[in-house]
Amino acid sequence: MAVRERSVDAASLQMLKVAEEADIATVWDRFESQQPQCGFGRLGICCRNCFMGPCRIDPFGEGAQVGICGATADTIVARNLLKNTAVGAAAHSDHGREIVHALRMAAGGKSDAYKIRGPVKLHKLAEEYGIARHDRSDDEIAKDLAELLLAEFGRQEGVLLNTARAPEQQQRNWAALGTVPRGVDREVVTAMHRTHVGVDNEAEHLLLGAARTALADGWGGSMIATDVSDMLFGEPKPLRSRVNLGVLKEDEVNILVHGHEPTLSDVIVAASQDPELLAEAAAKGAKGINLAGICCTANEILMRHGVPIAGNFLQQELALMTGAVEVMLVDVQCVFPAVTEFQKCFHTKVVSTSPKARFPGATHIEFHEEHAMETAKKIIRMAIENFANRDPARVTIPATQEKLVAGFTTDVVHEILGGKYRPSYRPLNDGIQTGRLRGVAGVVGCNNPKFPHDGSHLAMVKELIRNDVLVVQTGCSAIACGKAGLLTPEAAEAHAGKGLGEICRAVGMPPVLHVGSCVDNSRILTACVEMVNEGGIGDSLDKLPVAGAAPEWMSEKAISIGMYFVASGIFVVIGQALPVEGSAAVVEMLTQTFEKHFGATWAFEPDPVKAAHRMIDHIDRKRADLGLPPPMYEVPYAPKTNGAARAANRTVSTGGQPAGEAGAAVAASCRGPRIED
Ligand code: NFS
Ligand code: SF4
Repeated sequence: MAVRERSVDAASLQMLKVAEEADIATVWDRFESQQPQCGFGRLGICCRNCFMGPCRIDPFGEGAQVGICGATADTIVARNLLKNTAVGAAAHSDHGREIVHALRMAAGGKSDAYKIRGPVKLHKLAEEYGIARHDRSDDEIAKDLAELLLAEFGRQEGVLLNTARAPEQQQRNWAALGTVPRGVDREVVTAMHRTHVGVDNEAEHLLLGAARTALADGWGGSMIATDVSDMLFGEPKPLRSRVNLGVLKEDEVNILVHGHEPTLSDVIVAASQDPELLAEAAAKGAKGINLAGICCTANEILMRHGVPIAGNFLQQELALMTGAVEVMLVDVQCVFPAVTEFQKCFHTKVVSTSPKARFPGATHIEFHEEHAMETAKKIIRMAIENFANRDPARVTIPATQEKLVAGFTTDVVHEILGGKYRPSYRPLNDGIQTGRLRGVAGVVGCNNPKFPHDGSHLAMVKELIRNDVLVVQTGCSAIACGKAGLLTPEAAEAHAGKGLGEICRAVGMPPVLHVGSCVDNSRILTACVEMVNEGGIGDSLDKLPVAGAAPEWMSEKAISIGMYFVASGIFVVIGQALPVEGSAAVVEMLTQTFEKHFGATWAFEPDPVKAAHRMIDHIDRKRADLGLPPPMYEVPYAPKTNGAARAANRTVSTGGQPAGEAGAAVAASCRGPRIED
């Protein structure tokens, strides 16, 4: 793949040129070196679940059609998918648990960094869960709440409390199918048990198991993570910030936080403003301490503190290649082990912090909630010390950055639409009922080198808003759209259809709303519940004119997210197919039979514009079912093919400053992370 085909983002293309000139391998080169990728794996028909195997099914029907134990392609495919779902659900939920731990510490006065910053949310949740509030301090209430929520992870009896938030129809569906989630940990453990050799072997039963496990993530682990993060780190409010590699600064100490858990990144934000540390940085000749984020931890501190974002998933190596990063601080999830290789070419130090995750070659400074601030300061000092080691000849910071507005939550949407004194989803529902707004779409998820970086996100989101579909976003998808300027009120003028444009202008909001990190996909669930409760556009989630998508997904977390949306009644289309195509039966269950079970299905569509059209068609069908009028301002679909869509969305050129000098300087001394053929 030519370098210019790898991304549609100007800053990334500029850094890819540096990589090319310095002969440094990136994720794209390693992706190419893996070609052709294993077809058995892609189809989901290899099994390593016991050690009579590994086994694989011949997809052409000539060789073996069962594994050594007798498992068919249907069993193997469904079982693998359940395993993937369990891992994704575990990742979100373990993250959620950490946050509740931090809440418990804050409430018990046992942390030097955490306190309750979202008292409104605290009281709201205490009321919901029936925790006594009269004559009690916030800390006392928070302590009870933390205990109650921790028990949701280990719950042995009954069902997850948050399932009561779902509309009745969804609760009935889950009960009828035996997919009501119980304790979060229990669902993950049970799922793993079921995939052991010789346990659960019926494809449909396995898939319903995946739905149940995913629901424990969406309505459990992730939802708890979001609620408690808002309580502990503060409830997001709309704010302005900036995004892309251009947020790195040539004259300041640059610290990148990469990973997922706000327990770490939030304290780093506070510590980076410490006057003593700022003075130390000044003494080393730096004009300040510049913090920026990568991946979802970036979304967490953007949403609450307006900290700029350096990039999304596929930019983690490119950010290091700027040569201007003193420390990259990582915790868990989506961190390439390859990042430590860049320490060979640049002065950057990679610091791992989680007791759960180590990286060969990284400096490990373990982070514990009790001493959060102390650890944060230690790491920042390390960055300050390292500033002197930066080699200006190897620095290439792309000038590219873009403005964005973030900080939308379920409650914020209440307020911006209904006004502070009468917060309500009425105006949103009215907009949909009249057809000024066609519907709402969640576009979320990762980057994946199988697609030009960011290209599918941009093509899909532009097509949706052009057709008057309001888009809500999380994760790396939100970062992609931020870089393309779609998260600004001005984007409504340039890209939104007439109806959506009118609404955005009236309330001054962007046509694309950034609602947070991937665990914050739970905000999309709760926003949909609010739409149902407000009335007029369907009395259950599966009736709403809404749809979801992850056009460049790559992680097991994305599988869990997609699965809990579908099981909650929301149609989900994803870019590459799930690894299930080795079983026609499993494909049929996910893309057809699930409609009967949950009122929604999965769909696979690699062309982002065609995928957007499937979402719009789905929304229109739901509108018709509800007896709503057709969209007020219908526009013809953009007649684009996949290739054309990619080309049309190449909104940027590789131009900009020449990468040559820095590339040569790096190349002269570095042959580090290179793949030898
Ligand atoms: Ni989500 Fe966030 Fe990005 Fe994908 Fe990874 S950072 S939790 S998994 S790659 S969107
Ligand atoms: Fe093979 Fe069955 Fe073992 Fe899988 S569980 S490796 S199909 S024998």
